Amino acid sequence: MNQKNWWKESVVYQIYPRSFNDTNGDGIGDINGITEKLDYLKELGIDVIWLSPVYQSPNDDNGYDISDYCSIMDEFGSMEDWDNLLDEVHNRGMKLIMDLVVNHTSDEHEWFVQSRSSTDNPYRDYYIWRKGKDGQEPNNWESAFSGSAWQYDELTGEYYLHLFSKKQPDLNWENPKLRQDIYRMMKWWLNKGVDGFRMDVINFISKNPDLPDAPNPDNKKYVGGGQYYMNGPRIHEFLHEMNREVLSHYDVMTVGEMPGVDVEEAKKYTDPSREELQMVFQFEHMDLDSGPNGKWDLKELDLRDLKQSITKWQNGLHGTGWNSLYLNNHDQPRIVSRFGDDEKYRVTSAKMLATFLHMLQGTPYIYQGEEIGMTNVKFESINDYQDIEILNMYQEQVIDGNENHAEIMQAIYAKGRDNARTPFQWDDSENAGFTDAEPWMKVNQNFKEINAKQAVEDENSVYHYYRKLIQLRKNHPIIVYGNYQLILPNDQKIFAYLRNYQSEKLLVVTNFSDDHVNFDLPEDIAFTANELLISNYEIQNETDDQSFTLSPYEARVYKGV
Ligand code: TEU
Ligand code: CA
Repeated sequence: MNQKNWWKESVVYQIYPRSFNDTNGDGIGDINGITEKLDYLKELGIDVIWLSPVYQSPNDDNGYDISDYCSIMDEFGSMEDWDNLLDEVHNRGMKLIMDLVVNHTSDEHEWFVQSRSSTDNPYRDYYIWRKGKDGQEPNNWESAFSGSAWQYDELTGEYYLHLFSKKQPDLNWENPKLRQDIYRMMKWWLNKGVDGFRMDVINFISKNPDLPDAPNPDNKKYVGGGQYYMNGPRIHEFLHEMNREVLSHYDVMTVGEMPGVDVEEAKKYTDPSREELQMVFQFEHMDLDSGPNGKWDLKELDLRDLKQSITKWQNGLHGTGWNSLYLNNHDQPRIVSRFGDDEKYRVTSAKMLATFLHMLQGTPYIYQGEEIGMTNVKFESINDYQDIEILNMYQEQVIDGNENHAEIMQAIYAKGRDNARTPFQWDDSENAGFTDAEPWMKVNQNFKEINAKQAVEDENSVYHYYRKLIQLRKNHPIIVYGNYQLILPNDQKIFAYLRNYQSEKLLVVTNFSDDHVNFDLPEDIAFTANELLISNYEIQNETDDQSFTLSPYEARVYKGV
């Protein structure tokens, strides 16, 4: 692996620790549970582990509300457990990146306890406080977790901003003292040996200083104010400062989670000459099955939209920045249920989706359970759900509002974040081998058929297919460094593209439907296959590599010239 570009040539595995593996019988995943499974990840071919937050937290948003950046959440274990995990990751030649959540803290963080105590406390300006307007909140922004983005605080008679939950007050990045405290904390973790950071909503940290009302044509109680806090006026200045003061002194991998970022902005964030970040997580392809009213407003995916979006990002960042590649994470429903078919064609469609993603240009991210084809879940009762985003939306829409329970449950089944947070399914024993106790969240009851033990033992499993895809990336530089060319842009079932690198070509053909479809290589595309690298069906001695029939959810990758 090319040392300088190790992060371009790596495959990353995201662990949501609460749901990964419980070793002390409290029903909650823990750090020692991760250490216990490192050989499973090494076997899969993983290079880098992205660990979702394990810091001290009251778990209002499952660790994304941090009360102490430099200590480990009691439920997850001790700092010694974490030190041991890092050693064991490094002993296996893997790397570990941590989740940096610095747009906000928990309201139980000492900084906020001080800040809210009085208007002249030295930490007052670490957060965003404003007086109300006409007895209302300072502006009409909506929180991502329903309701106002402002919380009134009796003691000092002012409001504080929280783009997420009431217990996640936004930090004031205009304050240089705050920024220096953040950089000090980052260096503390980097000096412990951490190999980089995934940065939570990092493009939210620079707000429009006027914090203006957002346009509200439908006269709603609160409206999204993203245009005033996404990619804000000083964001590049702050990230460049962070790079200069911290990141540039270490050999690290950085990926910024950026809801609302577009390709033009992403070029700036990931252009190495600007010394900001290496990659971003963008959301365009994750918003294609949402209607105008947001994620809960369900819409059928049109494959042409996905092709257009992926093509824009592949070509937009090629040669300037670098793409991150993902279809799953702890905030998204499981892709085999979302864009595939998790009943009749679960294994086949999971392999097809993985082929589509892993043959693209960029660094692929695998979310825990994706590699064994774990699916979405359907809990009967809303009381089985844990996610604050789901529960606040249900409260607002059904309990306080007039929306229909069954309809809202359908939206939760399709898009709820808890789809990705059911305990990892290790084997077919009780609680899928995740815990010996009552799990913090119910296990998906399909664990008897869908679990890692079965997958490792079955050479035709999704797991072994992922291992082959990851191995291909290591053996064929064209996959990492080649350029990308979409073909058949208007086909509504086939997503096919070419990769070119030096004198080599890859032809990737995937069928996103459960129909048999004919693939005909367009005349203007010069390609002669000389090797079938991977496919999710047994290909009978195919004679014609220019036109063939694809079975439901079939994927093929040919190497040629
Ligand atoms: O997510 C940011 C974010 O925008 C998500 O809330 C996403 O838009 C939404 O969940 C889609 O349903 C990050 C973390 O990944 C998420 O887990 C946290 O809840 C959030 O920030 C606040 O820290
Ligand atoms: Ca535990």
